[in-house]
Amino acid sequence: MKKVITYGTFDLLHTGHINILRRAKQLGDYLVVAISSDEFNAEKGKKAYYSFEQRKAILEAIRYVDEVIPEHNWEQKIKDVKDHDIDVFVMGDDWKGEFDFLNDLCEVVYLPRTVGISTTQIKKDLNNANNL
Ligand code: C2G
Repeated sequence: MKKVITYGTFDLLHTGHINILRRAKQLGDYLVVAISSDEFNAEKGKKAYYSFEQRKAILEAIRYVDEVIPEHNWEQKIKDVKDHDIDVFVMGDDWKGEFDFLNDLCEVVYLPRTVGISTTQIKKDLNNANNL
């Protein structure tokens, strides 16, 4: 069984997230998604609208996702790849090059981001709509 892993906050789920999850799953048979804890999000300078538990429940409902684990820090990826017997590590290409150190352990794949959508843009649009 070919196992794939990807990481992210996955807040206010949108088609950019769905596209990368679908394409990540197409690279193997089993997809593990590590979602950032609320505490780690704070470290990333992000405040998710949905809590970790809510984001976990939403991700687990997606047909492409087989398992959701927490992402607590930047350093856990090597251990995650080993512990979960991962064959392919996938991230959007906004992270291109950042995780090449994993090449010793697994295939590292950066996929093109979906243009024109982001959680940040959704929040801005909703704020603007409220201020009309
Ligand atoms: N993404 C995408 N297209 C978009 C928006 C996001 O392909 N329009 C991808 C990102 O490239 C990333 C994944 O969706 O691979 C999750 O995006 P975020 O939730 O923004 O995750 P991020 O904050 O980049 O956290 O250790 C890695 C970090 O946890 C990644």
